[in-house]
Amino acid sequence: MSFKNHEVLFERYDKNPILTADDWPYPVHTVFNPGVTKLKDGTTLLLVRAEDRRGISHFSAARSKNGVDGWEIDPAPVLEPEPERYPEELWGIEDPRITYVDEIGKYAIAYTAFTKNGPGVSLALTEDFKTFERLGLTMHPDDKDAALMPRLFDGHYALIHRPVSEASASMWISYSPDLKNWGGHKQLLPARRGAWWDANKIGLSPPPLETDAGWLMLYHGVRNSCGGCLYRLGLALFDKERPEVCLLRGDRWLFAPEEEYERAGDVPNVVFPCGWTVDDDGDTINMYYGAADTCIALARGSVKGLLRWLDEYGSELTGVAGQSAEKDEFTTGSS
Ligand code: BMA
Repeated sequence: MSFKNHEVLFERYDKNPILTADDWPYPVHTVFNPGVTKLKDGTTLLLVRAEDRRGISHFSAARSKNGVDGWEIDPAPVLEPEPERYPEELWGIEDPRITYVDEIGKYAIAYTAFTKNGPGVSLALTEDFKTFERLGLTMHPDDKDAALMPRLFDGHYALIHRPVSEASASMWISYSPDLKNWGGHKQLLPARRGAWWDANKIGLSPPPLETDAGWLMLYHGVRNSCGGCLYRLGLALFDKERPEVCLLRGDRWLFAPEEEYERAGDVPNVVFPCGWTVDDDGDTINMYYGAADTCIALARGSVKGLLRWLDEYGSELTGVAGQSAEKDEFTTGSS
């Protein structure tokens, strides 16, 4: 299917998908939704969610020098659920987002721990993606789609996450002095309502990217219809020093399932990025995403291109965190 009349912000790699379960050195059912980081030597590391035939997910590491091909996959899982020691991991670990935090010289991984009460947010630290220090459950269920911000704000770590309430599934931000005690909870970006593409349920995709204009955030909107769920991606921009202040929010989605590998699979019509990297030119973005909960694909965009798009299609009406839902309903994009 093609959508010819729309600007392409992320160009798909022509040999997508870049990784499937067939590439794995041990039996897995599907591989998708990888967290991503560029290591100090320039290697791209994907921390892949691999689901086995029980339905339980673990993490596997795949490394590539150019971030495109020649992937070397560890012969065994790098992080497996350990429900005996961490009961919150009873039904697996999912959707990792990786943030390198300079202050501690470590990578922080925020991931979904599938507890018997639903999904919760866990944190783990690592220096080498071989050994991991688990910090345990950070946000209790029902909460997911979390990532740590790469910087501290007034000496506090900031975590973006998506708690679910009866009212909505919107994005929140919380702060901590030590990565263990969390507070200062504020709504960051509300799900819109009604017919909007991002009504009712949204969530963070990769960790936000720092740009001169502010924190660039890619998020997903979930449309629930008679045909099932449809996952699409949109953009917002947040203040550099006050990350809870939304400067611009795009009115339309900019990436959606179109190709066969995104439209068909275990869960059709899903594009789900958990990480992106920026090339040495400071502009080219490599977005890695799970397609249809089955395989991993790559698409390329540009920081400048996304910021320009936000200038064109973004609105300031979303204002600061905690704004009323009523105001949001006026965000028609036509003003
Ligand atoms: C979300 C997450 C993702 C998954 C998506 C589509 O709720 O669980 O892991 O890719 O649903 O099934």
